[in-house]
Amino acid sequence: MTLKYYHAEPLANSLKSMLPLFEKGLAFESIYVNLHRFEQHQPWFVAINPEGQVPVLDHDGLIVTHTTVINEYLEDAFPELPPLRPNTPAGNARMRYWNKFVDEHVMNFVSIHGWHRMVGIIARNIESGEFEKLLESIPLHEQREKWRTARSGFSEADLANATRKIEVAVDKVEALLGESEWLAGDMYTLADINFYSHCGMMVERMFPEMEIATRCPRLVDWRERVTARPATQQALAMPDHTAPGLRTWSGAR
Ligand SMILES: N[C@@H](CCC(=O)N[C@@H](CS)C(=O)NCC(=O)O)C(=O)O
Repeated sequence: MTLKYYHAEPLANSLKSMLPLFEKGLAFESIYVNLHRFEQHQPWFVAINPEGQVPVLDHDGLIVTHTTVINEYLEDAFPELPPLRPNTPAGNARMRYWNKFVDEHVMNFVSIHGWHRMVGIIARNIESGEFEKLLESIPLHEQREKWRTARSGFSEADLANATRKIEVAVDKVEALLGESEWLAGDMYTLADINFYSHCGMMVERMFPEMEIATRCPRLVDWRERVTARPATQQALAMPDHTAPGLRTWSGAR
């Protein structure tokens, strides 16, 4: 049995499917895809994932993409390993509710701020002819538009709306953590992994003005519990190839 994991730095989507691999103690071959050199758009990688995005899981030649799908796939493929899913109808429904919430109402909005601060700098450093050529190699229409917007700059209205969505999300999670220890109940699940990877681990650093420590003390306690897990420590110790100047918005390192 071989598992290959194509990923970038341990942050956001790349972190999200790496955490279950470490939680389950699965041996995997790590294949680093350098997003700063646009390797995700190069023919060798697009041959693996036609959408030109990381991460990708290759399980004995079966290619699985999209982090929420990858993470549930690992639960289904390795049922004998420590579960990250409640595996009761009610528990799974609750976990999936929070996964859907993070995928639809959190991920893209944190991403807008990340792209504004980081990818924008990269995109503006590319000379315009070369930039147009780069856009042509991006398979997904939405990603092409995102790169274009990152270069010209996201509008104040889009940034403000993204901030509002993130505020709603952190307040919602804070309220939930008053009722249960973890997002889907009394066990650590893929829902915790999802919110941590996309928001929980970096929200304080990215948005100091939200004063998360006083606004969301339960979220901070939860974040520390997730960070302290041995699997999280293993994932966060994976190499960071990002140039030091671009590291300001990224995770808890
Ligand atoms: N829905 C996808 C999103 C994947 C995604 O947005 N990946 C980002 C990295 S966090 C990426 O590959 N960005 C580079 C690009 O799109 O050019 C998933 O859950 O895996």
